[in-house]
Amino acid sequence: MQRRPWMQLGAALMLGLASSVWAQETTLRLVSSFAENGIYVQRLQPWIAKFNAEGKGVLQINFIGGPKAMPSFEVGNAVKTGVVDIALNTGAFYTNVMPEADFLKLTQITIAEQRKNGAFDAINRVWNEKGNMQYLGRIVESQPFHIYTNKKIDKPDLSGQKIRITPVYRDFFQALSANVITTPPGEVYTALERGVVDGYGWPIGGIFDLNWHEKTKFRVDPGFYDAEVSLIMNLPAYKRLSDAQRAFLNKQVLALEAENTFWVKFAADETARQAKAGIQTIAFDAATSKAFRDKAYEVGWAGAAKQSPEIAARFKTLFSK
Ligand code: 173
Repeated sequence: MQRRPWMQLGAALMLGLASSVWAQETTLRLVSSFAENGIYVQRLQPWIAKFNAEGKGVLQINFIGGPKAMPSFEVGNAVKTGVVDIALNTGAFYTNVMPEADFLKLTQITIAEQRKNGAFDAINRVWNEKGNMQYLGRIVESQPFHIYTNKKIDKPDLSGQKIRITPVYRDFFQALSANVITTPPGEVYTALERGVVDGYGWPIGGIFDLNWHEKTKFRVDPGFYDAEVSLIMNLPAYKRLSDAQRAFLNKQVLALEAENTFWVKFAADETARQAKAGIQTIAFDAATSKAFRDKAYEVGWAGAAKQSPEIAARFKTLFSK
């Protein structure tokens, strides 16, 4: 059949239509490793709402749910394999994908500084290569971890105590002679209730979210490390986005990071709320406190170096003050 000019025009129109349909709105599936009623997801919800309002015709997020939708320790692999596009997650929960994920607890500078000094790009090189993931941004900072326990101590010694952990705390708590047991957050309450554990590790904020205050007598000060909670994305899904979609996504993540100042006040508020709930503070003298914190970092970096010497060395320079 002879091709006539109008047919060419028709084909061109159809192609144009097809490509504009193609470049149209994409919906990303997001899951959370942390509970839906917890502070991290509570803060994410309005962000998702704003994202979807501003992203009409460009990019949308479909929040699938928390640990009831997908177990906390399986989320990292789901991002790696593209079962979901984005996750709210912490590195300790996906050491099964790459052990280096847990190193992010050791940062001593803000995410804004990490973006400036090359740490963010260094993280992404590892996350791209080993995790098939894009590290989008960190949405929790200024939340040191603490030991919470029902057995009083008067020095940094957890001998005779069974403590619930994740990889975050393993090396440090074992160095303090604790017996450790790994569980996702969703199992902490029952473990305390049944006396399976005497205590647990958790950041300064959030223990009320799952009612752990009901089963907690003491918090040990000072805190150590910095709780890392971030948005991670399946790398092929990230690469499939158009330039405009990627720019929109990154703009939204930066806007969320800009609100991280929230966490300083939250830490103070939660400290006061714990005291009000009857949780007593166990504090060491200044020298012991310093030695305690120093030991946490020493043990943390030693564990990282053992796991992955080159990456640990690179990160240590970039993460330290
Ligand atoms: O204790 C934990 O479950 C844990 O590792 C963690 C990490 C970041 C934020 C909160 C908890």
